Amino acid sequence: NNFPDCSNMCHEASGVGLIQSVGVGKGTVVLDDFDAAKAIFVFGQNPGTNHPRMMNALRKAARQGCQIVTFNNLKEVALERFASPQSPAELLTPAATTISHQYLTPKLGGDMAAIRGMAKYILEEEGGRIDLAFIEQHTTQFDQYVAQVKATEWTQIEAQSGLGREAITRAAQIFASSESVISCWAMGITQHKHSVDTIREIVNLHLMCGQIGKPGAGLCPVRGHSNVQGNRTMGINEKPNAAFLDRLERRFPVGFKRTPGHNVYEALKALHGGKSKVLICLGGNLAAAAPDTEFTYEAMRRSELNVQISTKLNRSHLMVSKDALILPCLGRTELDQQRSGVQKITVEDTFSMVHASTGMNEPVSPLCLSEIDIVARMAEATLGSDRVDWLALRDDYGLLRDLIEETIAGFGDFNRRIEEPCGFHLENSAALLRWNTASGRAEFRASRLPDSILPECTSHAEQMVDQPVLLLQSLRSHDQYNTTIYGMDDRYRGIKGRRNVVFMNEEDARRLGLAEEQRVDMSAVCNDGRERVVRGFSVIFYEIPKGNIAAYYPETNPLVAIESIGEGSFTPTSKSVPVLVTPSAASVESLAVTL
Ligand SMILES: Nc1nc2c(c(=O)[nH]1)N[C@H]1C(S)=C(S)[C@@H](COP(=O)(O)OP(=O)(O)OC[C@H]3O[C@@H](n4cnc5c(=O)[nH]c(N)nc54)[C@H](O)[C@@H]3O)O[C@H]1N2
Ligand SMILES: Nc1nc2c(c(=O)[nH]1)N[C@H]1C(S)=C(S)[C@@H](COP(=O)(O)OP(=O)(O)OC[C@H]3O[C@@H](n4cnc5c(=O)[nH]c(N)nc54)[C@H](O)[C@@H]3O)O[C@H]1N2
Ligand SMILES: [Mo]
Repeated sequence: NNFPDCSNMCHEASGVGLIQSVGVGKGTVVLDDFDAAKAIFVFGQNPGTNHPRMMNALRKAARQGCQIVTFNNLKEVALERFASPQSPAELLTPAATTISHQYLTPKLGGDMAAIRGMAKYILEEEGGRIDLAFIEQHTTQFDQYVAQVKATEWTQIEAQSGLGREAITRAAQIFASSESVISCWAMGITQHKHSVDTIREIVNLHLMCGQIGKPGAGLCPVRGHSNVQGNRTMGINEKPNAAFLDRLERRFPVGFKRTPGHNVYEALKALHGGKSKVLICLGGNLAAAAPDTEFTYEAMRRSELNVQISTKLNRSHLMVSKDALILPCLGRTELDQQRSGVQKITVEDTFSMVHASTGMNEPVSPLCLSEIDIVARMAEATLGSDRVDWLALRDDYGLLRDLIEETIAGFGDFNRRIEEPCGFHLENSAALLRWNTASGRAEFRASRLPDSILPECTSHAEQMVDQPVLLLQSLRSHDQYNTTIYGMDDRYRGIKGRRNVVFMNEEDARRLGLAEEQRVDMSAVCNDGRERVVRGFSVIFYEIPKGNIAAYYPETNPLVAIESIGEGSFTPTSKSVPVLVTPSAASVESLAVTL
């Protein structure tokens, strides 16, 4: 179970929070629900760039009169108005669809306060909108939640969210008066210290108004990678639950480990401290994606063996320790021919739809093995084939799916069901109003707003340095897929031909004596005494709350301290990094390349 994976840096908080609140760590809606929703709330997500297909669903919903409310730290152009690439008429005329009816720009980490404000308004001013029957039948801890909401002061809500009471009230009115509501969220919500509590606060609001488990209503953490949800379903998890291991043990009576293994944070620390000696990466680019670049490099270089199974060369291949192997493998678009014929693999999407995928392209080399082949050969070489005939599974992936059917819930008749054109839907218990929680009910969570939104190691930033501290979020540009940069433009934000920019409120720039296009350095503020600096970023004036700045990931990863992680999620707090911004000491093109 030492399975650190990209979920640890991505939607971990969604999984943790949703399992606690509603007993299943996935979204409860399907695509059709976007058609039926009367209101859609989009928290901390930039779908124009990162989820373009969702933009079409939002555009269609908006045109049908669905009210869309956006909470985003930045004014993201596509969430304001959007022209569909599928609609030439829209692209040629200024007839783009207005997406957001209301657009709120909270301070970084301020969403929980804003959502608490919405709950407070509904509880105190529109009590008639509360779904008491739903609460009575399905939930627990409501009274504690009500007490906590009443005890939360508007002054704290306004200060932490950076939003006025009036704006929060308008959003609450839309939420309360809409027959069916979906809330979506992504990294702007999950990469903070208090992400688990924030997600549970979104759930609180939905439970209070009965907005779950009916058409057009529910919770939608919008997934990242195409593997991020499916790999968890298959058990790539450093803390697999007992039910999962029990099922596995019934088929393979070997006694699986019951203690948790390492997540990404723990794995990096174990490598750094010499406790873990071998690192095997099945995809990804850990060196560039993980926080605290220097620390991560050191950690990887201290391993005795670094094995990278990849489709593309990347920075992680250069973290050479005592021994290193690069094993190029087939990608999903490449033809995968095994002894029993052409193979297909399966994927699971945000809406828990599982479907088959068959590669068509000629592989770059006949020497490239498939991932399954590589893993099967590793297993054969280390464990032998007494219990499992690994190479037979490699020869026919259908046999592997038979084993999945036997061991993983929801995969009955697996091989047949993937023959259907759109695949099949994995049942979601919460959407069916079944609650696999400790209490057997959906659980309200009565947490206080955090006193500070920063983890311990950075929370006294202002006192540590005698200068103004800004809070940095790291985000994606249009022309990148995570650590793969395939172009230098960020078209919706108007950036061309470069990535070393920092988006800043004009007033902050003035306060710091900085001009637009001036080159600056950013240094992280942290109590561990380690210096973390990136240099040579150009200041761009942007519509962003005062005190907040934004710059691209992965270039800003050197600034995210390893100990700066989310409570209960261990996810790097990549959306709240306290930094000092100073005129650049560097010569023009000395920007460190971390890709
Ligand atoms: N083209 C492309 N598509 C991708 C990816 C890619 O790199 N390129 N990556 C994939 C992956 S793995 C993932 S996880 C997803 C990521 O999808 P997103 O979560 O959309 O990715 P980010 O660029 O990190 O954007 C975060 C958004 O949240 C906002 N934000 C940041 N902090 C806060 C906050 O505290 N509150 C609020 N309300 N808003 C905030 C930012 O302004 C930004 O709009 O995209 C997936 N799809
Ligand atoms: N500062 C900051 N850090 C972040 C984030 C952030 O917003 N800010 N976002 C975080 C998030 S949400 C995520 S998901 C992670 C992403 O972290 P990773 O998943 O580690 O990063 P990727 O860039 O998606 O990995 C790309 C590499 O995967 C390999 N690859 C691609 N497809 C395949 C395949 O089919 N098989 C195999 N074997 N290999 C393949 C290629 O070699 C490619 O170079 O980064 C996280 N890090
Ligand atoms: Mo992600």
